Amino acid sequence: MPERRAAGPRCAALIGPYSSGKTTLLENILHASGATQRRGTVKEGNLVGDSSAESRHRQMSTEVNVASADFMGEAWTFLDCPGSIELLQETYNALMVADVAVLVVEPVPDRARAIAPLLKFLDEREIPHMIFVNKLDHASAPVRQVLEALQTVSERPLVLRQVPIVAGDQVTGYVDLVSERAYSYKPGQASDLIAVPDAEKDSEKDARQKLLEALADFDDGLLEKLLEDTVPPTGDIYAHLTKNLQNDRIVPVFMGAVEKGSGVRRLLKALRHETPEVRSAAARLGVDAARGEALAQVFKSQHVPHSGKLTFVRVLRGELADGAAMGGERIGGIFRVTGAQHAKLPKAQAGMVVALGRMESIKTGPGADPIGQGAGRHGRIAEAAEARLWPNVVGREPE
Ligand SMILES: Nc1nc2c(ncn2[C@@H]2O[C@H](COP(=O)(O)OP(=O)(O)OP(=O)(O)O)[C@@H](O)[C@H]2O)c(=O)[nH]1
Ligand SMILES: [Mg+2]
Repeated sequence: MPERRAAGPRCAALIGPYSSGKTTLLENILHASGATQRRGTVKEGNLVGDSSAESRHRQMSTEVNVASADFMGEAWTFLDCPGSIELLQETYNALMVADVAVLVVEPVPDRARAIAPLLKFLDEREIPHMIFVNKLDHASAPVRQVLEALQTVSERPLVLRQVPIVAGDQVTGYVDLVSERAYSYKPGQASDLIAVPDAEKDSEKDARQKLLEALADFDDGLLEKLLEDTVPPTGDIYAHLTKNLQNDRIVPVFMGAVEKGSGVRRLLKALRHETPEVRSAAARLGVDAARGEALAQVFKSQHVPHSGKLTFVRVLRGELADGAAMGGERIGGIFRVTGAQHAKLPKAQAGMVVALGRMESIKTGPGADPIGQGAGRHGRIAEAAEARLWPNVVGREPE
């Protein structure tokens, strides 16, 4: 494949219904990228996300967890969103600033209805998204059935990118449908490359053909090739997949068991190659990323004991500098956030997600009353319920 230049800072939102494994996925992403040395679990209450006393106590996410990490030399921020229906507005706010969403689901076809509102939101706003079918270590239905159920609530075609390798009632690995390479899962480590098992060969060929046909619906050249029975080169297939994800025409489907670290690296690599840069998200927010003064979009605010208020933003264009005037306030600290850790930065470039200190008058939404933020769970939920879709855009004032 041709060499690609390094991408600017990107942002992925992890979304999905309650308890599908999003915060566990975040934990395993941070581990796979080398940002952390150990992998915590929900049971042990030692995840990077869900570090608040309330989250630990309830064993669920009660707010968006923000975590930045580098993967293969590129900067990422992951926004791990709560699955609870009461907190849906927080998810929507995070989605508006993300370059891509990973919709994490359990392999249970009956739950597709619960996912419909999220897919509708993504489809209507043309936010590029992938589906990750999690918990394959406890699969209760074949992935194909899960996909069929999800397709009934998705406007976009769902395109399987992997087929599971099954031994008895266990999923032991997968075949990648583009590279046609098979891998055997190794808990917590990169999977082993193996030969495609004979038993999987027919389903692999069949699923690969479906993938190519889905792509050919958007490209006449590819359609002609398929009609002539010519197999396109792997590099071309990746290019079509990238273009179609970035234009939100197809929804690629990946799978694994994130608690065991299975499928995490494959997902990260797809994100790395296929996620658009910040200018697409900026365009969705009505912002031209190429022209104008520094601009950031607020998606969350939080009161932290001792540090005061933190305003979480995605920088859409330009560069924020500590101490500079923004939205009528002076930035009192710029922080790169990973769970409960805050690292002070002098500046933040376009594409980065950072927390800004002491932006007292900046609200998370035009309808939100900042009074009561941080005043326990009810204050925060009330804020989320009131927040509208278009939170403040913080613009630099003329100095
Ligand atoms: N068997 C199995 N369990 C998993 C897997 N991933 C997560 N879990 C379990 O699923 C439960 C929920 O995990 P979380 O990571 O908190 O899920 P979540 O989607 O972040 O939940 P909310 O944020 O509260 O919606 C926990 O008990 C996890 O241990 C997996 O791959 N396999
Ligand atoms: Mg969670």
